[in-house]
Amino acid sequence: MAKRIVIINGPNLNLLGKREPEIYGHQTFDDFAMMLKKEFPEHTIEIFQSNVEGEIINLLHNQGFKADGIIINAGGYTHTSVAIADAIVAIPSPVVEVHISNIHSREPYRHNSLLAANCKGVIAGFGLNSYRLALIALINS
Ligand code: CA2
Repeated sequence: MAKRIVIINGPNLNLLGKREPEIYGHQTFDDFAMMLKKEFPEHTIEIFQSNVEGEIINLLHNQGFKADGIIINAGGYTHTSVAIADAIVAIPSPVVEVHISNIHSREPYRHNSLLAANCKGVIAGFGLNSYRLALIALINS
């Protein structure tokens, strides 16, 4: 069955491929997204990015009642945002949390996610491939 999957990227992820390539790689998200859409042509993949916490919550509210699945990389808000965690609980669409880096092998303040317990699953540490793995998981569930 064809699915509609929404990707939500949080703060600073608009800089992917432009800064800190040793942690986050060289590819821009736009280039990666183009590849992903070509790889999964039968599914609709919609992509949003915001640096603003309230806008991420609005996206979850707006998409979370109609998308077949949501992939979220909330960036730094992963570790701080009770409000995004609450928004994930409030919507019926399954949400998968992703991280490019392995947050558990980084600074201690990145080890805890306030969102993870409210998500269907978490994928971290596989570079941009984390998003592909999350997409496959949502397509097959
Ligand atoms: O590994 C991930 O995907 C993170 O969600 C990325 C966040 C970080 O705060 C999380 O702990 C783990 C940071 C995103 C910053 O993205 C940049 C990308 C390129 C250049 C600079 C920042």
